[in-house]
Formats: sequence, C-alpha cells, structure tokens
Amino acid sequence: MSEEVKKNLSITRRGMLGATATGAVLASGVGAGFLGSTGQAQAAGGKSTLEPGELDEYYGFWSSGQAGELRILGVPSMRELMRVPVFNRCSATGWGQTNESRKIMMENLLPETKAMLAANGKDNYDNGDLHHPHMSFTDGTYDGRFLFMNDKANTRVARVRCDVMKCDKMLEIPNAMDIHGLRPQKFPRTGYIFANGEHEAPLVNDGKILDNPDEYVNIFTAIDGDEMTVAWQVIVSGNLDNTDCDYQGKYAFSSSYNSEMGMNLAEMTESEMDHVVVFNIQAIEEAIAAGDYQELNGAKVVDGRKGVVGNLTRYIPIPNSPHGVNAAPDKKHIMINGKLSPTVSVIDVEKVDALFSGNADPRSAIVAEPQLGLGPLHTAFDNRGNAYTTLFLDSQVVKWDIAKAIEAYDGADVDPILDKVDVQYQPGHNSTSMGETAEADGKWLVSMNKFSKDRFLNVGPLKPENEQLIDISGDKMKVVHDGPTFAEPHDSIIVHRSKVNPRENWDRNDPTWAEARIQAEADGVDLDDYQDTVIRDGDKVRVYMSSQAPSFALEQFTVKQGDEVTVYVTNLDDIDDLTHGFCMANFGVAMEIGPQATSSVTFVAERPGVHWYYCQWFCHALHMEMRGRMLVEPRGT
Ligand code: CUK
Ligand code: CUA
Repeated sequence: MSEEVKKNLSITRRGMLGATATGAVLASGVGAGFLGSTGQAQAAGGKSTLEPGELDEYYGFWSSGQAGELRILGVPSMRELMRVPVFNRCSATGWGQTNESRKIMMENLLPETKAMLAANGKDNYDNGDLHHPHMSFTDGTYDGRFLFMNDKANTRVARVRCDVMKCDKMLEIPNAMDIHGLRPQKFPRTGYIFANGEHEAPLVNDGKILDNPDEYVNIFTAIDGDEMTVAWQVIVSGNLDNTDCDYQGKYAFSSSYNSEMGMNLAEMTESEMDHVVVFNIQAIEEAIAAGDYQELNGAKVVDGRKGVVGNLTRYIPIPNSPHGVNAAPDKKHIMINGKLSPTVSVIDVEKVDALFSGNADPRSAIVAEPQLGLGPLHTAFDNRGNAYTTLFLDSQVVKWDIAKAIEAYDGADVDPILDKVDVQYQPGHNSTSMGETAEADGKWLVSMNKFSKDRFLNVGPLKPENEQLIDISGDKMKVVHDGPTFAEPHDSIIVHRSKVNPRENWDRNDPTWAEARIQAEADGVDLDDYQDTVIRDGDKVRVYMSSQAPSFALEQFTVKQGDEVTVYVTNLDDIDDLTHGFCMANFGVAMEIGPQATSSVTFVAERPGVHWYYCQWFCHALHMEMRGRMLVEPRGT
C-alpha cells in the first residue's frame, strides 16, 4: 500500500473514531456528573437500571469457578463488561496460545507437574477452578493495584494487573493440595496473600501412604503478593476451607470442615465440633527468621499442627463443618459461617491475643453465635453494624445486627435477626458494595445463587445460575434484579469505581513483551516502529509486522513446510479502543493485539500452500480487508 493511501485511510479512521471517542467522553462525563451530583441518591432508592450511556458506580470483580476466568461486571446494572482469561484458554484473545501468556502460565509450574503434563502430551494445564477474586489492600481498603485469585483445580494462585486488567503472574503452590480459600492481607498493605490448601494428603506424597490419616496434613500458604513467590507455609491439622484476616495485620483465620481427617462423608461429618485455625503472623515470621523451619520443595514450612507446642497457631472449636470466613468492617469481628450448623460464630479479634499469651480457653474468643437459619455459608456487611448471611438450605439472605447478637450471647433477651429475604435459589457467596473493606457503604448486596431453576427461559438440562442484586439501603432488603450467569460465580467483590483506574492504551515499555523486545533487538528490529521484517534462522522464521488500521505492514511472507514460525505483531495505533487481531486461518492460531501492544505466537508451518491471515477484531470500515498471505513452500523446494 502506498504511503499516501495509508495516510488517507488513517485520516478516515481517525475521523470515524473521533466521533465515537467524543461520544464516549460525553457519555462518561454525563455519567459522572449524573452520579456525582446526586450522590447516587437514585441508587440508594433502589435504581438499578441505568439508562444507555450511563456508567455504573461500582466495578464488580467476579469469579467463574470451573470456567477459570475472571469477569468484570458493572454494579448496579449487573452488565458484564469484560472477561479476563486466567486459568482457562481464550479463543478471542489467544490467552494460553500467545508466547506472552504461555510464559506467564508456565514459568512457575513445578518440575513434577511438567513431567506429568508431558506424559499426557501437554505442556500446560487447560482448565482451572477460580473461586475467590480479591483486590490488594492498603490500610484496610482497596488500592487498585492487583487482583489475586485461586485455582482449586490445579493448586495455583494468579495475579491480575488492574492497570490493564490482564493476568501477569501465575504460581503453582508446592506441598499444598488444591488451593481454595484466598484473601489478601488488609493491613498495613498486601503484602501477603493467604491461601488454603483444601485437601489433605500425606506430607511426603509419594504413593506409599493411603490409609493412614495420621500421616495426612494440610498446608496453609502465605504468598508474597509483590514478588508472587511463596513466603512461608504452615502445616495444620484438619483440612482448610475458607480464610480471611484481621484489620490489624496480626492474624489470619481458616475454617476446617474436616477436623476429623476423615476420608469419606460419614467420617468427615462425624464430630459435632470442627475448628477454625488462627495463624499468628508475627510468630510465624519470627520462626522463619530464626531458621526454625524445614525446607520442602523450595518452601519454608513450619509446623502448626494441633498439639505442637508453640505460638504459631491456635484451634478454636466451631460447630460442625464451618465454611465462609468474613472480617467485618468494624475491624473487630470475624464471622465463621456454620454450614451444617445453623449458626455463625463471631470471633472478637481483641480476645485472640489471650489465646497466644496465656492459657485462655480457645472458645473465649467467641463473643456471639446467633442461630440464623439453615445452611449459613457466607456473610457480608454494611456500614451500620449489620451482617448479611446466605442461607443455602433456606434459599434466603438473613440480615442481622452484630451488636444484638453479642448481647444475646451474653444472655440478653434480644433477637438479632432484622429481616429475611427469599432468593432464587440456594445462595453461596454474597457480597456488598465495598463490604470487604473498612469503607463498606451499605448500598448493594449481590446474592450468588447456585440454581436458577424456573427463573429464566429453559435452555436445556444445563441451566444458568442466578445472581440477584439486593438493595440494602433501607430497613428491609429488596431484590431488584435477576442476573443469569454461566458457571460458576462463587464469589465477587464490589469496588467503588474511584479505586480503579485502568489505562486506555498499553505503554510501549510494558514488561509483558520484554522477551519479544530482546529477540527483536538481536534481530535488528525496532519493535516501536514500522516493521515488515522476516528473519530466517535455520528452520526458525521470525516475522515482525506492525499493524495500523486497516493493514498489516506485511501483505505477504514466505516460509518452508516444517519451519517453526513466530509472528510478532505490534499494534502501532494509539487511538483508544482500537484492538487488532491476528488469525492464521486453518492453523489454529489467533490472538488479540491491544492498542500499543506487541503479541507473538509460534507455530509449525506444516501445511503447504497459500494461507490467509486476517485481523480478527473489528477495527475499521476496512477491517475485512486487513489481511495478508503466508506462502508455505513444500518440503524439498
Ligand atoms: S466457596 Cu463457593 S460457595 Cu469456593 Cu468461596 Cu462458598
Ligand atoms: Cu484490524 Cu480488524
């Protein structure tokens, strides 16, 4: 294409997008003004439906369970804004296929995992089970740096950068089995990511032990959230389910539904009391600093099992099979949700010191244990001293007064329950606006229900789940919105939009494509400028092409059958919302290249002939024309 044609098209492009961009700015201005000037008064009165062009007041960060991705919703509209691939593969963005994403996914796999995958003809996991997405904290509230999340399926923890909303680190956790509960340290900052191994196993799990529960242990892990490395691990008795930590930076709390170390259902639910494990962070750090640990698969591991003398852990008995662990925004109370018990046990963090300094009865840290209904799983909070607990079996959310529950536990004749609302059906997690921070604002609650049954048009045997938006600004809870959703939003956080400020375009100096940059420099290619270079290096071919709507710098290139081809595409467009794609048809190759980003993909050109590559993200009026040809010459020519 001639420079002149390119320039004209580029002007057309700018003109066309210019109008859109102005429209978007206007819309966001209107949105901000509308919400700002009214202080979201409409929302407080239950306005959950936004007009077209209005922006939401909150970001919702959602898990997707066995779908493996992170989702971003707008709250209160409950519109799905984005999907961020993490533990899954993504056809649209090439996550799991681009060299950049593969590096992130594979660089911290354990050697034995790589060997197991290789024996199965793979080099990476294809699936994940993402339950708990949580944002990094500074001083007890969200700081907009990172989101952290677990993979129960393959024992991993991942981090998503909030500036670009892409995963940048993934860590397989050694020694532990199946990471479930996960929370970031709230104070002074994140800091640590606390992660529970859910399933217990022999500590040296080499296939020689099956039936000796005494040799089974479970592992609690603290990850350094800045470095994304394992800081330390604690061996515990019983399994570990959910976790949370205090607002003082002193303790983490993990529930255990199988203190019995049973291996089947009857054994696991046998005893009346299970427990919550309290981790003494300072004592553990001191033990590590003193060299009082064993090194196991590269991790520093201390022993906090029941009956071990020391100050690392305490075990507080809790009625049968507790599940969710939730720290209240009052910075004082930790809720342990009963699941098989109709109660929530309330721990006062100020009473926990005595469990470590003296010989206080572990139960003395419990200051309330209200009976709320059947199947309490998780609790959320407002800023008025109230808690909201999901009742899985009752299909309800119960609102209760924390102070009254404490009075009742002291013997006063008061009922802490303020309200119950039916939800459809069987809620698991719930979350309130800013409710997992010291800045809970008591406006919205989302109930993440496991079943929708009859709430939506029948789509076959597999039904969506149902997330309901509940207005909690008044005395009575009010369900205002049904939201069908695909598998499976275990958990979410609702973050005020003032906490999050993503970029419009990538920074050319972003570390994501650092390896591509090193290779380009070695090949004499300037990755920040117009590129149309093909480098042959034995039977490896590196193709560098920049893209500017509506064309790739290279309209064709030639390789030989059997060559290993790496295509680096750099999107030089710097207009907002101008993503290009690269799809090599009939080679199973496709990826996203965001504005000002570089992405690369490697494949073997084992199919002679002419093959079209095309832009797979709609970018321009001439998007269809954004294409080129790869000629694969047959072997021996
Ligand atoms: S768990 Cu899913 S309902 Cu994985 Cu947070 Cu409680
Ligand atoms: Cu570039 Cu579509």
